[in-house]
Amino acid sequence: MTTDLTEAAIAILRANDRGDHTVPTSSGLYPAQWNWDSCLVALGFAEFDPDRAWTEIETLFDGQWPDGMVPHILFHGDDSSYFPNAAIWQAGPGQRSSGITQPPVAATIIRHLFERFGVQRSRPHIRLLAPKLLAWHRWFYTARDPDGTGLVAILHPWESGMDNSPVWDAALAAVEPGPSVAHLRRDTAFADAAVRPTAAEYDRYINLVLAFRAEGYRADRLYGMAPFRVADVGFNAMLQRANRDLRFLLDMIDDTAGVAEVDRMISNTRAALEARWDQAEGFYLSVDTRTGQAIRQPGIGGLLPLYADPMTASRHPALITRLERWLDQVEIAVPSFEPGRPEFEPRRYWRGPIWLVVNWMLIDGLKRNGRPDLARRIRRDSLAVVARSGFREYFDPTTGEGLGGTDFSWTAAMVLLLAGLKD
Ligand code: 9WN
Repeated sequence: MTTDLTEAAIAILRANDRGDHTVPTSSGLYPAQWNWDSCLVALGFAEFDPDRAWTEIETLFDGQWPDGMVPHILFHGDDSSYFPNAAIWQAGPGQRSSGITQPPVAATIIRHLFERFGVQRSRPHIRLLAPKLLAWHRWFYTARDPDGTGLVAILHPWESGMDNSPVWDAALAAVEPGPSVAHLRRDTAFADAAVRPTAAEYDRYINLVLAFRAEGYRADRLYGMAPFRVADVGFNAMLQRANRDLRFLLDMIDDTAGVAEVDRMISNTRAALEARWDQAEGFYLSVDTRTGQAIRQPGIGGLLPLYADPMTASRHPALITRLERWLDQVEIAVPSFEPGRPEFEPRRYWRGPIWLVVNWMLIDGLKRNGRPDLARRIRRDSLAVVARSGFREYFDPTTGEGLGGTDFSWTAAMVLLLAGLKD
């Protein structure tokens, strides 16, 4: 079974390969290069085509902006089946792109490639990429944390990668919807509207884009004017993990100044993330930095400190208990939002469905945190749900039904990675 599954996964990555980058799906739903998709897809290429894995990441960093930001989308070819496409964004100094970013997983993925391929084959790539990674991380701490709190802010739900998570509901409701864009949406031509974000959410997503476009996407302006601004635990946990991996890469190429700079990022973010632990809730809480209000919605990002730090479970056993409670309430691990809550919707995008890329982060984090048993359950469920329902974009954790896009690149990449892992 696993052989058939891995062969099918390779065929999907080959089919979605556009030469120097991969599209998330060939269906037309996402006809461009997405930032964290590309990085996670490189983990799949690493299993059968090392050079292609490096190319994926290097193409992404060719689109880096002069200020250090790496955009969430790079538009390379015909993007007419996507809204908002390059003509709406009107962004990117050279390469056409979006004007916002996405979770910074690149350093973690590059370290993984190094561990897979060894020093000889990796060093030239790391020499090229490490300064670019450092510029991106530095951009986060200046543009998105100008007050030096240790937590960086996202200014658009799309930056989180978990677009319509209930974690954003209150902060997004405070954004003016602007004119309705329901008639311009293209996503619902490729996926059932019932499993996608709502019209009210889309109006706000686009209104935010237009507001940022009016400011020329200038980082020094956006932080102050953004009507949506959240210091998210999940996003900062991914950044913190990437900080640790970036430190390792800089050390490998003897960049001592870079190591010292990243050490400061690590220690500030360690303290700031720890301060988001809420003892009464038994969970890490994100914060709306426009209002100062803690966000009490338990989304899967609140579990990602396990991926950032191997001491999380010993400091907070309650977090593991919480995850176990989530798993007791579903058939298949891991729902992207706490089951049983009124906002939990098992079929709607980031309001409940399983996403294999987050499962991989939890598998990795649980192993490091001394819970290989839970990691094993998630790994087995992940492979089983794809064997049963195909390489879909996401899955209903209560039934295993496959949802959203078909023949999805990062689902294929995760199958290759997870099939090769030891329990
Ligand atoms: C907006 C490509 C991307 C993923 C995101 C996922 C979805 C885009 C959309 O698809 O977002 O960026 O149009 O819905 O939420 O995580 O990177 O697969």
